Amino acid sequence: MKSYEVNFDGLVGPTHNYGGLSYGNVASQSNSQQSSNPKEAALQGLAKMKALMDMGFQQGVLAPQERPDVAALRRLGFSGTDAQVIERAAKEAMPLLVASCSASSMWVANAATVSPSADTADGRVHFTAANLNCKYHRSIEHPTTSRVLGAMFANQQHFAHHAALPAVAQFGDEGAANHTRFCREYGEAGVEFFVFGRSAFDTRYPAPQKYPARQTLEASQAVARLHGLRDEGVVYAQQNPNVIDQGVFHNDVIAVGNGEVLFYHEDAFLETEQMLAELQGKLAKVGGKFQSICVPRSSVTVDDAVRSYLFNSQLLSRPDGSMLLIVPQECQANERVWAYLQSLTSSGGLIREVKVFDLKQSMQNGGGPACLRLRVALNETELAAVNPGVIMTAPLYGSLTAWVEKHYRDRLSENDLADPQLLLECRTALDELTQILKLGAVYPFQIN
Ligand code: SUG
Repeated sequence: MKSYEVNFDGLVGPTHNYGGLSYGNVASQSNSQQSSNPKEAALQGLAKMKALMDMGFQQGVLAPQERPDVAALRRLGFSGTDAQVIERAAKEAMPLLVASCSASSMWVANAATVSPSADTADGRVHFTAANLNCKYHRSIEHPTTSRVLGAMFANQQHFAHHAALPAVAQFGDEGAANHTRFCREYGEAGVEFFVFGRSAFDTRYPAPQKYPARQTLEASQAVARLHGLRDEGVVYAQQNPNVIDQGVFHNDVIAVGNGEVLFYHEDAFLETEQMLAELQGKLAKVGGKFQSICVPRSSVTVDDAVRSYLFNSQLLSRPDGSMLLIVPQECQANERVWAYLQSLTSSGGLIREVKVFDLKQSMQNGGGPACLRLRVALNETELAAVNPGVIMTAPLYGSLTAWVEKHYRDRLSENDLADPQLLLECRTALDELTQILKLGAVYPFQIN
């Protein structure tokens, strides 16, 4: 049976703004308070989806969330009508209003961890929504994420959904941003690679000194258990705490894998040799031939990687067996990174082509091409069981573009977030979106 990697990209929501909310994420910190352009952000994301679809890749779309999150503000003690809740939050606690307006659900690599059916004990595709416990504005995403994923992958015979892990720092889970899967073919058993930043309970593991390590070993282990993964099909590795302190807040900022290939920076991990040997050995047991491409710090520094998002790229398999790298335009702007990419694609190796995308609106909040997509490996039967409303087609691209043009503002600054009209605009837009994507009622305002 045929199998595919389907990329479900997060559609940027109408409140996309620069709130400076993510300590440890250099771009989010340095662009704080700039005014944003939600319309441009959403169109840039849609253009990437369309381009991948046109290249012949399977592409899907994941809906944004209801923001401002009035229910979250009510839980923090703001009361009255929805407009009064927003007005009071703006007056008394602006940072809380900003957090409740974040469109951060666009970075769907953090929505969930996904294990394909070939790896799991019950032969279903398993999803665990990420609790995103490290940042308040992201910790409020998972209930709606679970409802949206449930509406997209609704068939219980093929898809199993797990609620987010307990919402405490010990089980901090950032989803697929710290998870990669190696395999020979997408439909065959593979090796799932979980990268953590620290251990919550075992003091032998070092931790970063400056910035938070968002993912714990214990969270990764819990996800592997929930998904019914075999020990032989799992490898855990620790991220180098020094790179977290340089702004590598997720592993997908310093490494990317696909098929049998891991593309990574020399400084990405601790105990790298041991980790590579384990990956090689475990992949060999399921018939795969592991390959690693290490980018030396003498060619690209960690700072270059953080600024350019070289590793936050999408590594895609083409029908002839070669691979294509989808990178943000910031890679072209960095001389060393661009020179490295030129030498990589002309070296006769597996990665033959680089395609550049303008994702500046998302990049300015620390979200590159890989952050914007959730990978789901599916066989033909499973793909047929996905809600067809969320699979990208030329007509759907047309409808979504028109929907963005109709509903989105082209400028948003902090003051605009206090405008109760923005909430109405967002709800009207999202109500229409659930019809376009055939999701049913998934948002709090549609349910309560
Ligand atoms: O969690 N930025 C996101 C970026 C997530 C990128 N995802 C991956 N690497 N997979 C974060 O730090 C910034 C929001 C703001 O500051 O307005 C933000 O949430």
